[in-house]
Amino acid sequence: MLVRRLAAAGLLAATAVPALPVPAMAHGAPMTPISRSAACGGNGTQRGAAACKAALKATDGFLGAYDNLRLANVKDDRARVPDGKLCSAGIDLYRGLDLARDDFPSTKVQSGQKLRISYRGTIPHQGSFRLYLTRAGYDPAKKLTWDDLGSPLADIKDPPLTDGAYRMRVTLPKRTGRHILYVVWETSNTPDTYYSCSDLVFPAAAAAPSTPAAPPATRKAAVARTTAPATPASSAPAQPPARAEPPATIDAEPAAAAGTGNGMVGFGHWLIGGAIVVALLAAAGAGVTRLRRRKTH
Ligand SMILES: [Cu+2]
Repeated sequence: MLVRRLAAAGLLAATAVPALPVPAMAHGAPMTPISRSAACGGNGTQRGAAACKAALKATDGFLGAYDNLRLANVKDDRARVPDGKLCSAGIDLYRGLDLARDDFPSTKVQSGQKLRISYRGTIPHQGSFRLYLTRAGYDPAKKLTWDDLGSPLADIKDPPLTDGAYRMRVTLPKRTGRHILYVVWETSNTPDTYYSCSDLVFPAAAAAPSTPAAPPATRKAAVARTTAPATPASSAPAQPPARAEPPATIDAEPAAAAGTGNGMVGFGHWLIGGAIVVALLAAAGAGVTRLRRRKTH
C-alpha cells in the first residue's frame, strides 16, 4: 500500500516536472563596477584578493554564489536590511562582504564621470535598479549604513539587456577617496530583490585648499605660450567661464527602445522552453532512427 502510494507519487512527480515553470535559480550581480559579491562570492572573479580571503574567513569559509544575493518579498529595503549589513543584505551566507575594509576589489572613477554599469543577468528578470552612492564624507573604515546612502542617484526601470548584462549609465557627483555604489535590483516578475556593494575609488582630496586653483592656471598659461608664442604675457586669455557641476543625470544605455528588456526576458524563457522541445525532438528522432534501422536489417 505504502509502496504503491510512493510509486504513484513518484510517477506524479516525474510527469509533473516538465510542466512546472523554470525554477528561480540565479540571477545577477554588477560586474562593472565590480561588486563585492562578483569579486569574492562563489564563482567570483577575484577570490584571491586579500579582502576576499578575509570575507571568506568571516563567513566560515563559504560565501554564497556571486549572483544569488537576494531577498524575497521585500516591502521596504530599510526595514528589511539592517544597518551595517547592507552589502550582505543581512544574509548570513554573505556576511563577510560587510567587512569595513578599504581594499575590496574596486574601480577607479572620477567626479562627473558618466559611469557605465554592467549588471550581469544570469537569469533575466524584469524590474528596476536603484543606484545609491555613499555621501561625501563617508568613512570606509565603518560598516555601511542607510544613512551613508541618502536617496538614490538613479532609479532605472528595465534597462536593455545586451550580451548577458543590463547596461546603465549614471553621472557620478563630486566625491573624493573610497565610496560604495549600492545597487538594489527589485525584480517585478519574481518576488526577489538583489543587493550589492561596488567599491569605487575617486581621486584623493587635494592636500591644501590653496593648491587646487594653481595647476589649471599654470596649464592655461602654458597652453597660451605654446599656441601663441608672440602674444605678450599681459594679454593672457580671459578667465574661462566656471565649469558647472554636471547634473546627476541618469539614463539607460541609449541602445534600444523601451520594451527591449521585456522582449529579452520573454526570449530567455522561450530559449529554455525551446531547449526542452529540442531535447524531446532529439530523443524522439533517435527512437525513430533506431526503429528504422531495425526495419532495414
Ligand atoms: Cu533570478
